[in-house]
Amino acid sequence: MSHIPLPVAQQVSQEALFQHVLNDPLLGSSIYVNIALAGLTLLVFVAMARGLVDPRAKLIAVSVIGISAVSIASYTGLASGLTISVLEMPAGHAMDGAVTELAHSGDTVDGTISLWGRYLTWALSTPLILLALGLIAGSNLTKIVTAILFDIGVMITGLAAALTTSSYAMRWVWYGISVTFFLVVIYIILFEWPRDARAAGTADIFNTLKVLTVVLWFGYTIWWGLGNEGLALIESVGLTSWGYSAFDVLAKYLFSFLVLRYVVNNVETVSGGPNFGRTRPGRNED
Ligand code: RET
Repeated sequence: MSHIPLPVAQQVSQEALFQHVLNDPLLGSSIYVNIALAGLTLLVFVAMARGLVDPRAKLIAVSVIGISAVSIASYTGLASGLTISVLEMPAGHAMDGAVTELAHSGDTVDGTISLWGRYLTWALSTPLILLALGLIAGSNLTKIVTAILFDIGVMITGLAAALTTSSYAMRWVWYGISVTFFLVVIYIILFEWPRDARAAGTADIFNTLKVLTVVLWFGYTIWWGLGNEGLALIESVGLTSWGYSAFDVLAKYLFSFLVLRYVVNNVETVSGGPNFGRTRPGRNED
């Protein structure tokens, strides 16, 4: 048997990635601005929801407040370098052979930067968006759980697409699986929940949230295809990251604000009554 020396992949330390983010104004700002916004919106949303008593209204409020909370953790993971890697793309990828210059030291390393922590934490934040949306639509548990399960599938297979370096084709196979799951979620949002919302008397607000969500979520999907991890029509990591950060402002914070404002002003419409969620007869039924 002959000995074949394996090519050794360079390891970029977490500290180097932390310093790189800190010293690259475009990439850094796309992360730090969102930590600040997530913190600010968290405080504003808690203040807006303070007076709520109804349990179902509170559940909707908790789900949107949770989006900002997850966001702080998500962007902190990126800022700290914990959920960022330098990946060497496989042959066929536009970034194959790319090198990255580290902003703080000027050193160059082989590969392009992946902010893969985003896809991981979307698996936590997007279910909260869907929970709020499904509850506003007055939908049932089956449809809400179906949407959420397939949505988690979208994000985890999206993470797989980003992290696969074995083969260019396999990256797009993962992307294809992710998009297929995504279409299930879109079907529920576009064809199931609008009917439920009409029956629940929330069609107006649901329609606004539906358009906002569907347009932006397709935006994320297309942006991945255009960014440095996809076709690399946009090669800049900072610009790719800013695209997601800008979508986030609308898909998370504007979305949450619209939901909370509606819930606070329409508690009667979204209420499930004081016994909502009980598994045993409550005192009000005696
Ligand atoms: C990926 C790539 C693989 C294919 C698809 C994607 C869709 C992502 C979406 C993200 C939405 C994110 C939101 C985040 C808020 O916190 C993973 C980009 C379909 C729809 C709303």
